[in-house]
Amino acid sequence: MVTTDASQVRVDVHLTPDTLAAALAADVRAGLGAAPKELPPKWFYDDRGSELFDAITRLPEYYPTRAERAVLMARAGTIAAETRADTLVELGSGTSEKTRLLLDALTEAGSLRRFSPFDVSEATLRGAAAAISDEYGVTVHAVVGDFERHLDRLPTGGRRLVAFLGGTIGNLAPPARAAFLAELAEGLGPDDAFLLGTDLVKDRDRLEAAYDDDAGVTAAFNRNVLHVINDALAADFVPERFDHVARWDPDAAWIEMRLRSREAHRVQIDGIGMTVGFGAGEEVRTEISAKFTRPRVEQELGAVGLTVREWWTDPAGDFGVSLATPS
Ligand code: SAH
Ligand code: AVI
Repeated sequence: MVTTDASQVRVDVHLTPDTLAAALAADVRAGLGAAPKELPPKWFYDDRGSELFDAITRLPEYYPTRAERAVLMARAGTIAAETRADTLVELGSGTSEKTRLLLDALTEAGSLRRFSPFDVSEATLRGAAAAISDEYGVTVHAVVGDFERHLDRLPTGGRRLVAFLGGTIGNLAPPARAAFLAELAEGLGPDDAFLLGTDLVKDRDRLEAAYDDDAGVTAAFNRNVLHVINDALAADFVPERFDHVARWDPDAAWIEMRLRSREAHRVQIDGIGMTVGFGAGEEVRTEISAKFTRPRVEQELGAVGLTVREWWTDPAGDFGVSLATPS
């Protein structure tokens, strides 16, 4: 489905409310029917979840957004000069707040013609697309889709810079990440480039604090997946019956977020005719957030034929941004 408005905004919708509900139903049936239980993190981001994520980015404990912004502030001019991109594609774009640094630099370099934000969250995407169209007067071709399913729907042509910021790649489990990168690389032409933000391995205390803030915003974000299931699938989760858990796993090199049932109880999910039993202390894994090192990024991109041309971090070395091209 394509909608265009009077300004230069086109929105391609590959996830309608019906297809979203069907995909959520399948994930809930599989994930809550499994042992151990698991839910994919993409379901955090309804309107409330997107607002909660936005609040997370401003928390004192959550350093990744500030660290990545510092890298982009320092390097956006170089990125624009090296890529001379006419199209900026952004995967998992959210509010595209940091992306403005890239849009500014590409505008200043005189190459920018088109911006293509891509996100599963339609309302957030439409808001960002309209704001950027107004502010930059650039053609905006937004795509509502799942970057694990709809990468083939990205706009083609020109010199594209595909940005995947925020460390969202770390929310994919290793096999899904490898599949995502392979598909992405397959779709890149010789003049395209890939800009990837990756949060870096660091000490446990800082990592766990970033995912378990004192104000409880991340806890609310974590529980939001239960509100999403209640709304979309007529379930009767009481989110407050679950504790928020965030733990660093040094062997896997990722943070795991879980929801831990405070007591034994059952939940009815009428929309899919499913009853789910939870034991006291039983956990549902809701997110992994993998943390990287430079060699690991180079190895994973190299495995799909992408060469890292530039590697930058913020001054503290907390967050890495790489610029890669097809080899
Ligand atoms: N890039 C922004 C937002 C990161 S939050 C930043 O750096 O701050 C992660 C974003 O990815 C959310 O907007 C969420 O809706 C989107 N997202 C998560 N899983 C997705 C998927 N499978 N396909 C498309 N978008 C996804
Ligand atoms: C979007 N993504 C990179 C965030 C992260 O840090 O993994 C999501 C998040 N989860 C808890 N806090 C933020």
